[in-house]
Amino acid sequence: MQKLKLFYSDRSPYVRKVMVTLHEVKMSENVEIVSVRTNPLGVVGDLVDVSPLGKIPTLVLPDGATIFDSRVICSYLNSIGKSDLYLAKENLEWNIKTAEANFDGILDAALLMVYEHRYRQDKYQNVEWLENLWKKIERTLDFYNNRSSEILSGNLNMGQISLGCALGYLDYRHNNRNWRAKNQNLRDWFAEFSERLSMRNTIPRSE
Ligand SMILES: N[C@@H](CCC(=O)N[C@@H](CS)C(=O)NCC(=O)O)C(=O)O
Repeated sequence: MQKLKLFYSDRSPYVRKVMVTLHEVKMSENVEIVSVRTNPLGVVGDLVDVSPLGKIPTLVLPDGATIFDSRVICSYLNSIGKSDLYLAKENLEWNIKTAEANFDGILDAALLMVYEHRYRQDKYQNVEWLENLWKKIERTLDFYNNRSSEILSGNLNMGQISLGCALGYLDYRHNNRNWRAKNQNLRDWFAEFSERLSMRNTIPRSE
């Protein structure tokens, strides 16, 4: 089988979702990794040639077709890997997709906070906006922490993968906010989920 090509960085939590999914659907061997350093102020030539937004993850199929973004790629891998990561057989597909969108929303807010710190001088930073981004994250964590969720307790699914990558990213980039303090159920869930080989193999290494 010809390999898929994945535009990749170990620092990207969206890429991590794809790497974890590849591992879980047993397709890691089918992918050629192309390491890139994207940033919102510049473009990576080879990447924008195939994916106009210039973001990662981007997956290129052997026939040259491009698949973007992480949610679409994971759904594609689930389909060709003949997996059931959306628990369609258990009629949980729309709950799982909504959970994945919520956890990706945590990532979107967390990444914007990183960009605000990284690309704007201190004196221009909008503290109110930063705090509101963090409140979105807190509300979403609180929502899932305080409801008994069939998504978190059931079979491996895309909601779990997305949550694992979101919590991993909070540890990586926003450790000072201590998300565990008010979310003990998620803390315990994450401690167990982090033991999966797919998670252990994808911990961000670079700064
Ligand atoms: N919705 C996208 C978000 C992807 C994304 O924002 N990736 C970041 C890296 S973590 C990126 O490539 N940023 C470069 C840019 O914004 O130009 C997904 O789920 O894959």
